[in-house]
Amino acid sequence: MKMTFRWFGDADPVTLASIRQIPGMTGIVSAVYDVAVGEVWPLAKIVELRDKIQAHELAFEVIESVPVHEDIKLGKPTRDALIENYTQTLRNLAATGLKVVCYNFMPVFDWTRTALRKVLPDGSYTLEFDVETVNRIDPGKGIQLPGWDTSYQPEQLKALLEEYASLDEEGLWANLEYFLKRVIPVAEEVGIKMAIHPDDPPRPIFGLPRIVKNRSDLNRVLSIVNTPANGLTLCSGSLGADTGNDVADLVREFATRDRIYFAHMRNIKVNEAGDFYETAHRSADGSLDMAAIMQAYSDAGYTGYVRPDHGRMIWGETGKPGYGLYDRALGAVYLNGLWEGIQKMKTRV
Ligand code: DNO
Ligand code: MN
Repeated sequence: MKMTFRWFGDADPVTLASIRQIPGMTGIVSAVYDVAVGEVWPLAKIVELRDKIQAHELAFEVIESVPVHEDIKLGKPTRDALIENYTQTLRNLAATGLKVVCYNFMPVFDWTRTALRKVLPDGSYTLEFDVETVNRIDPGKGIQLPGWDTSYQPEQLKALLEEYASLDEEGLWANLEYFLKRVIPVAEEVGIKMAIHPDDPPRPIFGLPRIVKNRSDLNRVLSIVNTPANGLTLCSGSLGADTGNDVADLVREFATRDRIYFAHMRNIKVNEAGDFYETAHRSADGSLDMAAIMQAYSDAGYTGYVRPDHGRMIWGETGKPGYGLYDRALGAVYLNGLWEGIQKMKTRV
């Protein structure tokens, strides 16, 4: 297992120098942030990013994410040119030494939360999702959610949602299939592993279809193009937000089949209704048995990348919600501790 940390580039208040000081840290997960969605990531920009990261003795082998343009998810005629650009980006990434590309296929909204600063009893801040609050929102009347992408003007968002109105789950599956059948062969050719991130949370929101929510969805994604280049980012906190998903069991299945390339480790406190908030990484702090999940990775002989997913905001830190230095660093060290314990127990008979 290779421990990595997400870094948002020069604008990130967390520095590469700080990340390097986290015990057991081996690499950075990042992206080119100043190219519009749908455009090719120029080789020179990827090389510059890689060199900056490697100057801190950290590896740069995982991208999160190369975003998929809405026209591709919608299946519009413009998708062919956009997919062509996507594959050119993959070629440029491979030429720069990248190995894994995380992406998602969620219409309009990536991760969604109803609060970004829920106060926990210990005084830390965390992200929260409340089902009823989301259900009460009529997206046609405008969406007021904290952290929601302000890059859409209200009219733009309305128009986009109207385009999605006629697209159901099967329609979205067909568009994912179209995308994968063209992108995966190129990934295979250049040696990139594509790793789809599950829907966060794993439920339809605002009437939009969501298709990467559970075991059968994950199986279906993999079977569309059944080849190693078509794989998964297994996000414990996303899948775990549906109590019907047994995350350790999903890891056991898909890591044994060698189709997980990137492990996101996040703990959450969740109820049957699907309301949740994010907690510290320890098993005792949330609903997920993080030790059982790490055990499942170990049993499957997992050698891929892992990163602590969101952390709380602690010790007065401010910045991008979920992406401070301190709690994610504690998470990384905790996960490395679990891993070391599991490996040492293995050799003890
Ligand atoms: C949120 C992340 C997501 C994730 C993308 C992957 O913090 O889990 O933004 O990076 O969905 O494509
Ligand atoms: Mn994740």
